[in-house]
Parts: sequence; C-alpha cells; structure tokens
Amino acid sequence: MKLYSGPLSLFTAKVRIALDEKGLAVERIEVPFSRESAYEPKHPEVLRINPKAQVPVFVDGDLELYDSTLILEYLEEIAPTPPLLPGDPRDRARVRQLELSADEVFFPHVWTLIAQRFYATDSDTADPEAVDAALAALAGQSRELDRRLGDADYLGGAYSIADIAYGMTFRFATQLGFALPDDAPALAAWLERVHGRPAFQREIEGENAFVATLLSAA
Ligand SMILES: N[C@@H](CCC(=O)N[C@@H](CS)C(=O)NCC(=O)O)C(=O)O
Repeated sequence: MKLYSGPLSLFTAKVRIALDEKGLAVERIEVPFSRESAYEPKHPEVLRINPKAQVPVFVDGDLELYDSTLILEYLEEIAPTPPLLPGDPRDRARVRQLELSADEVFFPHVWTLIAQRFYATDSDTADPEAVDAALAALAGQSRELDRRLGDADYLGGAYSIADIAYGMTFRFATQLGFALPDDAPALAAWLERVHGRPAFQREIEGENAFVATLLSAA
C-alpha cells in the first residue's frame, strides 16, 4: 500500500493517524510542499490519479483512491479492528456526519486562518475582518460540540474517525491562533484526550519536525 502524503496536509494527517491506530504499514511518498509554492509542482502520480490534484492519494494494488473520507472508509473495511466506526448503523451514520462536518463545515473557517496567517503574510493581502469572522464561527461551532459531548469521552461515544477529523482540524486552528472558548470545558478535555493518543502524538511530532525545517530554511 502507498500513501501520497503532504507533510503538513491536514487531510493526509487523518489518513496517517487512522493507519497508525490500525497498525497498518504503508509506503509513504511525500509530495513537494513549501510555504512559497504550496503544493506545486504536483506529484505526477497525484495528477494522474486525482482529478482534483490533491493529497491524500492512496494506492492498494490496482485500487487507486483519493479523498481522505473515502480512504478512511476503505481502511475500516480492510482492517476493522480496532474499529474507528461504531457497529450500530444509526451511530455509524452520526459519526460519518460528524466526520463530514469537520471537513466541510468547520474546516472552511480554518482554511481562512491558513490562507491569512500561513500563506498571506504581508499586509497587502491580509484581511483582518475575514480572520475575525472565521474565529467567531469556530468559537460558535466549538460551543455546539461542547454541548454535544456532554459527559462523553469522544464525539461519537467511542473513539472514531470523527475524533480524528475534528482532532486534527482543531490542532491546525489552535496552531494558527484560535483559542478554545472558556465556556467549552468538555471540548477542552476531549481535545487533550484525543491529542494525547499515541497516534496523535506521533503525528504531531512529525508535523513539528517538518515546521522546524521550514522555519530553519526561511
Ligand atoms: N476533500 C479532500 C481535500 C484534500 C485537500 O484539500 N488536500 C490539500 C492538502 S491538505 C491539497 O492537496 N491541496 C493542494 C491543491 O488543492 O492544489 C480530502 O478529504 O482528501
């Protein structure tokens, strides 16, 4: 199995963590990435396999897959233990919905922070109003997640792909200056629990090492 992987790609990180949680070994091919050129030039295999030209791309023999959500589904099918989806169909659907909302409802505001605070570093391109709106939206969604968690340890009851997706997305948000609201204590405890998992720790160490190389090259 092969994973075309972006060193700082949040969506690839979801796959890296799921592989680690399941104890699956893959050949990892890092695609070009820099702060100046982002994902250019594109890796030729990524261009060939993914019409969206994005990572992650996953290859298992003659199966070629793109999109982190679909890759996570496939990993669950081929390696159901330890499970990252619940057994009950209604609970599975809820977890899938949460995983999708991490990518499509929460992440777009994190993307604003990435665009504004990681890529657009000069005052001509920076848009402080967009940043304020993104931070407010993230705070609102954080409070909803806090209410949803209540006394539960994980978003879907047991640890799942929803925790992987939100756990990584919150990491990017907090790295880029988002602070969890003070009135979301269950969420803060959840984030600490998720980030404390060995698979998250290894992912975070790898990302920190890559960021250190970016900073030392700057
Ligand atoms: N929905 C896709 C999103 C993938 C995505 O946005 N990948 C980013 C890196 S995190 C990428 O390759 N960006 C380069 C580009 O869009 O040109 C997934 O879940 O895999």
